[in-house]
Amino acid sequence: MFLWGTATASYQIEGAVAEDGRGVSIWDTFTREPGRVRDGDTGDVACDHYHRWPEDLALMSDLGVNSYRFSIAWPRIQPDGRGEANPAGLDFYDRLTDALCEKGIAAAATLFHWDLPQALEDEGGWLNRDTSYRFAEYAAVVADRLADRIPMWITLNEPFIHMVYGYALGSHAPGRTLVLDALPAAHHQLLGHGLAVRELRARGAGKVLITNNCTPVWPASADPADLAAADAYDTLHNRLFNDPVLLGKYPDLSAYGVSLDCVRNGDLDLIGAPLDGLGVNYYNPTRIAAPTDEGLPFSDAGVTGYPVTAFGWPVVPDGLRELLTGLKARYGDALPPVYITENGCSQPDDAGPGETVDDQARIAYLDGHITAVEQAAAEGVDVRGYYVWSLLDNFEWAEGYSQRFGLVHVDFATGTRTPKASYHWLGQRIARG
Ligand code: PNW
Repeated sequence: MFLWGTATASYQIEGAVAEDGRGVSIWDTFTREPGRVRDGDTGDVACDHYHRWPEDLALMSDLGVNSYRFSIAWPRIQPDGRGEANPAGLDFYDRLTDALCEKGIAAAATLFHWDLPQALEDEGGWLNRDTSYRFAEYAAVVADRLADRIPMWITLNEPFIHMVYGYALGSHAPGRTLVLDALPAAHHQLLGHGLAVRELRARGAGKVLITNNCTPVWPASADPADLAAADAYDTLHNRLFNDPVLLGKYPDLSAYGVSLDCVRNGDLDLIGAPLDGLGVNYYNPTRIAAPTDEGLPFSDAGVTGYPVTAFGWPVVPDGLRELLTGLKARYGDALPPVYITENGCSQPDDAGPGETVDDQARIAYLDGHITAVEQAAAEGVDVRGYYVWSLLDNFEWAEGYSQRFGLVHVDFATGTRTPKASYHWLGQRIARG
């Protein structure tokens, strides 16, 4: 059965950051630092999903999805990132899981969508190898409680974005600016993934995946310097995370003057353990040119000539077909079934109070990308699911509440949810199959 779903993440929707024993996450800390997030927004209340989740499940049920991708907040489960579980934290996801089961919506739970317990960041976060072991311990605690009812597990969400924005460039929590010295944060996340897979398997968890955000890389020209730069970008964005997981080895990084000397014997055996699927998040392609300054082996040339979303991201549905057929060409039989675990776009609100948001640009975006998935499937890629980012307008990280990705409008002053035109459109699209 093809999985049709919506996706969310804990810090982006839950709010209730100080309730029921939840510990502090790096996003609580980051959002309190002046100048980090647009308009000083925080996830303190967000969509108040922690209290309003029954309403959100009803929205999904009415929409007709058969799966829901959400993430579990590590600081709710282990407030300090280690040791004894916080029962109230586990209870919340237990209730959510039971309610999904009752509605016939298959849970797809992401264990880490960037809200690391602050106590672990204080010890170096993902730069510290110990965090990988802490992550596995946390995965075991969650699986002990929920593995019997959650059919799909996603260890990490987009380790590339977490490394780059969190540790290399500093626009996301924890706000570090290490540039290429951030690479250990990639390896330690992947090691955490591998160790967590072992714990999930030991507890009979159903399907186990990792979600990488992948982008087709377009060289800005046929100039050899641009071609080499595009190859470097493809290596550092896509292959750095897909190769170790699917092939059990890292791509050669020596040409870029960096090394992964934190890798130890046996790590890649864990990281390369077989998976039941690859989660792919796709938003847009990337166009790359030769470097313009020292430090990075490429520069972003910008994709031009396409419509853009409110975020300014180019809308290129065929990029998703290209990405999927490219993954198949590169990994062949080593590519497990693919699940599109996120795809969607931001669009500003133009509706007055009580009006439906008529988000025709989002409908066109989703329609184009679903068609691209069908085309990739017709070209031989085993794609088994498609999750729209996102069910609700939510806390869009450094952009705060200014970028709205929801199928459902949220009035952040009152918490009121109102389905947009795209919600009704998607319901019909799913019913059509
Ligand atoms: C994803 N980029 O992040 C995340 O998984 C979501 O939490 C997020 O809300 C969504 O996409 C929309 O941004 C990304 O700049 C952040 O290429 C940035 C990029 C891609 C994905």
